[in-house]
Amino acid sequence: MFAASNTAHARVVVNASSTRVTSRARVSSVRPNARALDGVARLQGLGQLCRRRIVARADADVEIEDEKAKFVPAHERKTLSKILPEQLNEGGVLLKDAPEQWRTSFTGFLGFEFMGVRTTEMPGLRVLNIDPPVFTVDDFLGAKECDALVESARESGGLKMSAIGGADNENIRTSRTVALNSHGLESHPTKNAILKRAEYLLPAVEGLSGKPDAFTAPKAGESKWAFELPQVAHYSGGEYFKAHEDGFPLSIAVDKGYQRRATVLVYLNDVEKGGSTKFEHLGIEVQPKKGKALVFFPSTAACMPDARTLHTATPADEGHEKWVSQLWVASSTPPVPTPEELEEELKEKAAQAEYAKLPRAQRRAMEKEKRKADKKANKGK
Ligand SMILES: O=C(O)CCC(=O)C(=O)O
Repeated sequence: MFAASNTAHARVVVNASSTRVTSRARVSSVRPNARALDGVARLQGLGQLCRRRIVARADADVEIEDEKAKFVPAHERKTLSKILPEQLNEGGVLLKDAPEQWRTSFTGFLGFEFMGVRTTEMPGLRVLNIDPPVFTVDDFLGAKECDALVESARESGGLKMSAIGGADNENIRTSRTVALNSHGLESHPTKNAILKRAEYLLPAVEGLSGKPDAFTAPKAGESKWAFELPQVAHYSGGEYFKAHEDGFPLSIAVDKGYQRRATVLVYLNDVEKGGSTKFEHLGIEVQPKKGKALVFFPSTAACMPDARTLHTATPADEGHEKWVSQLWVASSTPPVPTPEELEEELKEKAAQAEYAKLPRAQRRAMEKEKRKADKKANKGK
């Protein structure tokens, strides 16, 4: 029923012509409950750790072809891990029915490289792509909740041409949007339902919507989560949102001090023809279904944008309309070092590189000297 192996990553092709290490090895070396990481350096450090573990297990049942195989962080990966076409045709892998090892692998992988997801408590969670992770949740909202939000948004008079990054769109987007902090939609019950369910799905933001700074942009290094204000967008027949990424380019994320970490897009109506959300690089198209949420991760745990999540809102056919609500979950970017700190770090790295080049005996002698000096210094305390 499932892909060739029971592991979430079994189908990653590291390099089409010379597959170096099965992703099974990589994923199995990840602790499922590893906390989300907040810096590229740490992530890469863990990559090294994973590599060592892979090598250490070379005599186990893990296929290793090249022990120099290196962990490539998600934002640098040019590879995908897909489910089988027939699984995709069936609407994705219903995670609750997947073998336990598959579920555990996928859940651990999410938490390690993207963010923790309460996968097992979500009966309608269907995996559409493994890496980068894309999944849907059936009945995320009830039909009545969807209808109520559509009606209120329609009647609010607040739907305006959607903007991109604050600038007027230049034909990249022709939909209309209303933010759910305006036009009487501030405390719409469906807005609250979306927030609560997103909080349940993504434990990192549990309880966030009740906090006074839930919608305040976090600052770099604050180690904080926030929601962007949820929106409702409306597409009339023929309207679209061309290919784009939700993650901010790194320089913008650094300027802002935060990055979009998860997109939770809820379809508020069924669209019979057109209007799919299409992931060009992944070969996935999601057809809007009332109440279904589409979830993906525009950036990694290290706040690095994942270009593989490029997507398009394809035009609904003439005579059809589409309503969606978008929620972005953001986190502060890792602390940005000052120029002095950066210089210090570079100096230290250069010194370490020089030290590593010294003959072993000399390094030992130096270490001995240092221990002596430390001991002497400690005595004086
Ligand atoms: O409407 C859709 O299907 C996608 C919307 C979207 O990509 C966005 O609002 O960023």
